[in-house]
Amino acid sequence: MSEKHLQTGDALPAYGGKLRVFAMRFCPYAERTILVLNAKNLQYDTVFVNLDHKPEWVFNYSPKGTVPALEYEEGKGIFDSNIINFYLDEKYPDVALQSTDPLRRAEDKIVVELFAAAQTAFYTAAYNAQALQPKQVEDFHKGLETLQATLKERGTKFLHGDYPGLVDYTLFPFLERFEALPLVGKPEFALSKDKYELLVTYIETMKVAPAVKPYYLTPDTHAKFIESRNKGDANYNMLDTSAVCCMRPRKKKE
Ligand SMILES: N[C@@H](CCC(=O)N[C@@H](CS)C(=O)NCC(=O)O)C(=O)O
Repeated sequence: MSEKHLQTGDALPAYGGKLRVFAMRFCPYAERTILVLNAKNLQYDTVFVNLDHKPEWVFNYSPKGTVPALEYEEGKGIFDSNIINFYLDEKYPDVALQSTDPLRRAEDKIVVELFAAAQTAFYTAAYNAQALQPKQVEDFHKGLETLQATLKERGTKFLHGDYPGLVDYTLFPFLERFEALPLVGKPEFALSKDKYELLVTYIETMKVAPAVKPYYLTPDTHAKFIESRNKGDANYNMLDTSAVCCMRPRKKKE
């Protein structure tokens, strides 16, 4: 998979006959969809998009120009991570990622809803630090405490059960990025092992889940991206190895 982000003026790669995701490598919403596709063992192509200089064609799949979008048939798309992921779970039920119990499904949605304030606090802390209020640090920790309490109450390895489900793949991309906050000068967002023992164990277990591991990025990498974006020049292509050229080492003069 090329990690190069296409931009205004770049051509849309030819359709390969598979599902195709439009994503940005550091976007947590796009990661949600990638994890669900991986969990379902679906074949798909990925097109990474530069969100500061969007290619014209991205709007054909995502009218608001946001990622993720999913091309489910040639030239036809749906957008928004939740919409896409519920669609995928219904369309490809072989690996079911939601409970069969309607009440548990509702409870999973509540878990996601109660986590939203922590997500908002993360975005402010990472990208708009001058607007950060103590209330948001409180909200962040309240969100994590609630999540940890839910894990304890359910008593299962993952929120979904013995294996991760939609609820886990929806929250994890944010938990992955939360660990970068202390590295960008926000120590008040650290997840102390004492306070969050169960939650930290859960995060570590999610990192190595088969659907997550190949796409997971370290806190250090996320911190580098956050810093580049805050400098006004988001380094979308920092993981793009295709840009490394293959110069032959010069022969030493004898
Ligand atoms: N609610 C949307 C949010 C997606 C979103 O905001 N994605 C960001 C990147 S992380 C984006 O596309 N930003 C570009 C823009 O808003 O123009 C979802 O769940 O897919």
